[in-house]
Amino acid sequence: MLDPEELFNQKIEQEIRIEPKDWMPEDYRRMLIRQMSQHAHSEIVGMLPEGNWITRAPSLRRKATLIAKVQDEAGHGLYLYSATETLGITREETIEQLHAGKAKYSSIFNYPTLTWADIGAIGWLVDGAAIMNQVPLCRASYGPYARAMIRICKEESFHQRQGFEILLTLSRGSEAQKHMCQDAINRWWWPSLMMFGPNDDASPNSQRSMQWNIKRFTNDELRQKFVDVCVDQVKTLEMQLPDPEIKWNEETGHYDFGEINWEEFYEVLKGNGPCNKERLEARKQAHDQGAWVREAAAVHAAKSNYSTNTTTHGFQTA
Ligand code: FAQ
Repeated sequence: MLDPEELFNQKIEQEIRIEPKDWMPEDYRRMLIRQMSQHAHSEIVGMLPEGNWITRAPSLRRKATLIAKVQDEAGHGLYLYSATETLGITREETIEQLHAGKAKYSSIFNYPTLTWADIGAIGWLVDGAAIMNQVPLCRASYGPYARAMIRICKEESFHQRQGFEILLTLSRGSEAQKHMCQDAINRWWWPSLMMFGPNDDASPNSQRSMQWNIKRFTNDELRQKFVDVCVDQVKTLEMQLPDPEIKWNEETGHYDFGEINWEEFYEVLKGNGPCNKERLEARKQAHDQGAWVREAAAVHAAKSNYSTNTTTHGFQTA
């Protein structure tokens, strides 16, 4: 009989999913908890920059779509917190790590949304980068994560299109609207490239993660695919990407692009981005203000369980 570690390795090799009750190495469990909880936090914190524009959306249709998008992000966070709980950590613990400033969430959500065009740029670029990164995660070796990603990717793909459509409308509008569109692309381009994480030679987790079939592509591979796609899409908008070094490279079959400002990236990770403090405060405040809802839900659940149990046993007393 195989020992549990051999069985685990065999499953990874044969692309058989690892499920919550299966034996797994502690480092694998920790790697997943780290990535999945960060991912969950990103979805929830990611509601804030866009939520900022719900009251100011330029039409009823735009408002309804934006509300639906922000709600989708909340749903993604909930699937991911639930999937993380299957690894033996409670949702309360992961959320506590976020509120204590110990857990990371995507750097991108520490930038402000200054104009309506930013909502388009987030959809096009941020959701676009998220999809590029997340579609391969539908094949991640851990079952609950991979399955959660399938629905998330479908929704993100709709978000990406609605963002692009916002920018397309602005790009065909007045001079002021065209300017707004270009300005938003200029501000969101580089932070979107940073979403893929540090260059491969500075990415401490990639190698292990790829050996375990959690990540399927490296940070640089995904970033390159994203650049290639965006260079084409920006032509439809008749806008520019803010990088004079973007150039087709016949040899590699990809677009070369300029150097990312990694100093800025690490500053944002340290908590020094334009909106880090504001985002964390908003999350903590929302959590505190929601305490009564959690309490009420817990009491309701306890009552429902009690009444189900007592009915089953035939002596309902409540
Ligand atoms: N921001 O060794 P690596 C979304 C950290 S969801 C902050 O390369 P890894 C939906 C990294 O955690 C967006 N931290 O790490 C939406 C690690 O720190 P640690 C989120 C970052 O894990 C759209 C350290 O740097 N998506 O947008 C970032 O192998 C619109 C070294 O890095 C996911 O989370 C960053 N950008 O690769 C919502 C997808 N990059 O933990 C609302 C799942 C790296 O060792 C509106 N995650 N770090 O202290 C992943 O695919 C991976 O975790 C990466 C990073 C690729 C993000």
